[in-house]
Amino acid sequence: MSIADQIAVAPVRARPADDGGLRHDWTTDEIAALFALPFSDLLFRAQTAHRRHFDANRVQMSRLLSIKTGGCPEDCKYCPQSAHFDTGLDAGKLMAVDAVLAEARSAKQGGASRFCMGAAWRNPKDRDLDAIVAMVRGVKSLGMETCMTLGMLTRGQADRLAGAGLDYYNHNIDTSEEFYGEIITTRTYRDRLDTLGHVRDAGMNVCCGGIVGMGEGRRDRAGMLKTLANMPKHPESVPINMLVQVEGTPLAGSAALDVLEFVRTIAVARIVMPKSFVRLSAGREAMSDEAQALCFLAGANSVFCGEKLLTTGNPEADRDNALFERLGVEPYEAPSPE
Ligand code: SAM
Ligand code: DTB
Ligand code: SF4
Repeated sequence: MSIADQIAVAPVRARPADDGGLRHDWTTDEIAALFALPFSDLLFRAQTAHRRHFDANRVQMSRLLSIKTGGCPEDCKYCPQSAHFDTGLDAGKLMAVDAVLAEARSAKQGGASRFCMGAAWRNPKDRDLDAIVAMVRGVKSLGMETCMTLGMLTRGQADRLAGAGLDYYNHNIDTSEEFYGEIITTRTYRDRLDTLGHVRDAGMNVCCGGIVGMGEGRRDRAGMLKTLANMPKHPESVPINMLVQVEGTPLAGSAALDVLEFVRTIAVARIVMPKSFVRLSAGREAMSDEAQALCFLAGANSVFCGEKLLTTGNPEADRDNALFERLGVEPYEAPSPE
C-alpha cells in the first residue's frame, strides 16, 4: 500500500485562517534575531508554529498560467518579461477566454486546487477587464480557487475583480523597502502597498511575498518579512521565490544564495505569519528534493505544480509526485464547484 493510501484522507481544504491573536509589531532586529538562530532551533520553532495551525503533511497546489506574456514596460531586474531587457521572449497578446479555461481544466486534472493567472502588465486597462472577469467566472465554475496577478490596480478595478468572485490577488513587495530601488525604478514600494490596500479593501484575499537571492542582505530579507507581517492583516498567501536567473536580465550571473538561507527565510516567514500559507514558489526546479523537504519542514505548505511557472520551468509532475510520496505529503482538495 502506498504511503498516500495509508493516510486517512479527510476532505481537508486550504482555507485562509482568521487573523485573531497575531503580531503586527515586529521590528527588523527581532526578525533578524530569528534568522540568526542555530538552524535546528529555527526549524524547530517554525515546525512548532506550523503544527499549531496546519496539518503539517498537507500542501496546497496552485497552477500558474501566463495569460499575457512579455513586453512589460516595468524594469524589474529579475524579470524575463520586461521590455527593457533582451531575454529572447516573444511578447504576446491577452489569451482568449476559452484557451485559458482549457488550461484550467487540465490543471485541475493534474491536482491543482487554485489557478493563478498572470499578465505582464504595469496595470490592466479597463478595456481588458471584461475578458479578465470572464476568466475568473469560468475558472470558478470548474470548482477551482482563482488568483490573478495583473500589476497595479485602482480601487475601482479591485472592486470589479472582487465582484467577479476573484479569491486571491497576487502582488509582491519583492524585497525590503531599502533594497527595492536597486531592483525596480519604474514604480515605487508605496505604489505596491497602495495596490495591496485596494485589494484588501475590496475584500479579496491577499497573496504577497517576494524574491530572495537578488544580492540583498539578510537584513533586507528580514525587512521584507517585517513589512509583510506588520500589514494590518497578514497576507493569506506568502510566496517566497528563489530568484530564477534568466539570461539577458541584469540579475543573470548573480552569486547564488545558499539554499539553507532560503530555508531560513521560509522558516522565519512561518514564525512571523503562522496562519498564512507560505508558498515555496519559483526556484524549485533547480532545488534538490532534500532542499525542498527542508522547506516543508520549515513550514512551507504551498507550491506551484505543473512543468511551467509563467515563462520558466518548474518540476515535472512525475518528480513532484515521487517527492510527495517519499515525504508522505498530500495535496489539499479543490473547493466544490459553485
Ligand atoms: N506584472 C505583475 C507584477 O509584477 O505584479 C504580475 C506578474 S510578475 C511576473 C509576478 C511576480 O513573479 C513578481 O512580482 C516576482 O516576485 C516574481 N518573479 C518574476 N520573475 C522572477 C524570477 N526570475 N525569479 C523569481 N521570481 C520572479
Ligand atoms: C509569485 O510570487 N511567483 C510566481 C507568481 N507569484 C506569479 C511567478 C514566478 C515567476 C518566475 C519567472 C517566470 O516563470 O517567468
Ligand atoms: Fe512586468 Fe511583473 Fe515582470 Fe515587473 S515582474 S517586469 S511588472 S511582468
